[in-house]
Amino acid sequence: MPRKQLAQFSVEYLQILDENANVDRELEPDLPSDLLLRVHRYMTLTRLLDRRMHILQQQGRLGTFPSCYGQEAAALGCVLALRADDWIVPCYRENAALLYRGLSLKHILLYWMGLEEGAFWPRELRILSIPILVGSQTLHAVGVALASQIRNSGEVTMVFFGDGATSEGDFHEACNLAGVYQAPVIFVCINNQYAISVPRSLQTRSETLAQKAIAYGFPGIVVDGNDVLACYVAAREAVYRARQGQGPTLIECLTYRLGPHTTADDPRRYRSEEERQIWEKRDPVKRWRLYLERRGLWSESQQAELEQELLAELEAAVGQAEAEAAQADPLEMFDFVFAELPPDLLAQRRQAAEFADALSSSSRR
Ligand SMILES: Cc1ncc(C[n+]2csc(CCOP(=O)(O)OP(=O)(O)O)c2C)c(N)n1
Repeated sequence: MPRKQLAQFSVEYLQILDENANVDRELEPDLPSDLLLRVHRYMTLTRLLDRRMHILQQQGRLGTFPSCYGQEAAALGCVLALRADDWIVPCYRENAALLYRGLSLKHILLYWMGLEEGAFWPRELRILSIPILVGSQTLHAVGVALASQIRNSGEVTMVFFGDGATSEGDFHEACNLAGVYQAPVIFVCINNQYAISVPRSLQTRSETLAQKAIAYGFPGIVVDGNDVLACYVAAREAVYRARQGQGPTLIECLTYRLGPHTTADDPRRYRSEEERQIWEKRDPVKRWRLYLERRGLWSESQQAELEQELLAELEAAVGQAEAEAAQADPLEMFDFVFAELPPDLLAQRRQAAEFADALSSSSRR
């Protein structure tokens, strides 16, 4: 009886722009300067948006929200490889990628203000709405990709999720289905190393998350998730394969969440300041700026001008979002799930109505 090896695998790691902004000339993709500058614009805007949202949340003008701080490069680098007719299925920390695709600041703000309007994004953007159930979006993405395959439309779907999502059944079902049917989908795992307080080491015994793909019959790769160029190159290869009918790819973007999980979290309770500082030095936004400066595409005065322009854009968006929020009826939150409200929700609706009445009469006084 033979005893032989039936499967063997290896997982590649890709970095093109290192933490000191040194670039590997052999691997550096040839991207036009205006695109490089747009990447900088959207990463900078995302960082400023995070700061502004944090202040709004502290002032009670915005709900709890998850920060993108430290993770601005990964999703943006990956979506650079997409066409406008491809589908984006985001998680909740992909603001840079969504803004790049054309989503407005106002829509992002309305979403985190908890308004229905914030979840209705322009259909032509081809972005699915933000999921709250961890990992569920991977299944939606495979559905979208299979629809494109059946229609023979040539579109691909890119889905984003965290390291924590890889422990969910949904993720494994999605990978299995996508592998079997060779769905044109790119799974992008944004491995920020924590699922709230659970570290990556407690998610899985596997050495990489990318290797999960091997079991489902498609390739996986690990990239430096703070390196826009590596994310782009890996995504470009994955998109090419998907469009050629060669099926899915899993890209693991290795990054770090520099901020709290959400505004309701205190990360000092489960990770050290030393660890955080190591990752501060790998900041994707600073790294990109240095890359542009070294290429002679950017200067300090341009940076100051850009920040001024973006802050004005942000202020205008906050004004618009708050004006729309003021018109909204908070009781609508009870309207769109049940045709007939069950008794406990009916009681909550009554309470909410009384609270709203009390608020408006006290503001009239
Ligand atoms: C099915 C499900 N379980 C638990 C939660 C609560 N929850 C919200 S975010 C989160 C952590 C997700 O971690 P990860 O997938 O790594 O993404 P990250 O937040 O780090 O970006 C959890 C457990 C949820 N929303 N859905």
